[in-house]
Amino acid sequence: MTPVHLLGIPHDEHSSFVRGAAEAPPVIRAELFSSAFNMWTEMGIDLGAPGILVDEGDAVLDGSHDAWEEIEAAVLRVVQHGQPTICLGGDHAITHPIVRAFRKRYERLSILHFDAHPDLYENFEGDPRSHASPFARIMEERLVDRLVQVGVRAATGHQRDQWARYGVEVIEMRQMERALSAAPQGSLPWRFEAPVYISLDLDVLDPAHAPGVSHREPGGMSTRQVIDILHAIEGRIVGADIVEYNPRQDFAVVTATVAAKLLKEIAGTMITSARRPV
Ligand SMILES: [Mn+2]
Repeated sequence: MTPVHLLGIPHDEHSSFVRGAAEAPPVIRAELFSSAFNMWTEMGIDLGAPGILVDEGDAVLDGSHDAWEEIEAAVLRVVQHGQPTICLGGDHAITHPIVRAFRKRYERLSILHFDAHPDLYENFEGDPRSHASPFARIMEERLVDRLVQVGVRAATGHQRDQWARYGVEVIEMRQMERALSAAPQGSLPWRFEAPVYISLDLDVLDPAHAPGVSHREPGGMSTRQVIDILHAIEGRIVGADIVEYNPRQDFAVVTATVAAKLLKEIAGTMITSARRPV
């Protein structure tokens, strides 16, 4: 089986509202490796088998270089060998340097992006590196050939303009049930030709499922809905991030447990999809 690598990116300096996401990686790891749970995924993969889940620790962000260069270099070191990698944020700003690194390894890339927000602000409060802007940077640098956003329910007029400007495919939360039931077999938007990168902002979940995020947006997805979409992805999944978990906003690490569960299911689908040709 292909191993899956795990890399923490403890960075939240471009969060606009509350800090704390940088403290997430060890809290999620504690739930992931807790003896309260086994390491099997729902699809029957044992992530606890020797050598299957490779923990690379956290990226060293010591300020000796520009943080974006440090993140890109740390990710590239792990992904250059072509094995799937999951990055643990941190806030959503880190997705930009992470995807830059993946793009150096993979000629083509598509992103499936779960989020309550489009994160497409040209800049936010004067910060082009804001955690509300990573996908504007990714699209203007043409790092991916497709961006599919799922679960959005807090789009502004500006961000709707950005959808049109960059040709983003969007399944808004309010349309989701209808979009899924009306889609003819085989035409679901989670069929990808190019290698797939999953960007999972935990605030795509309803706050009832995941209160421990920096920006709670009611009316969101259930944990089950996210897992079902992960299992339905057709394509080879080469990378992922799980971002915006904020331990300071959480209650009894309930959201860290959700993050660890979704991490396992992403890792499982990566291993299954690695058997398919690109
Ligand atoms: Mn968000």
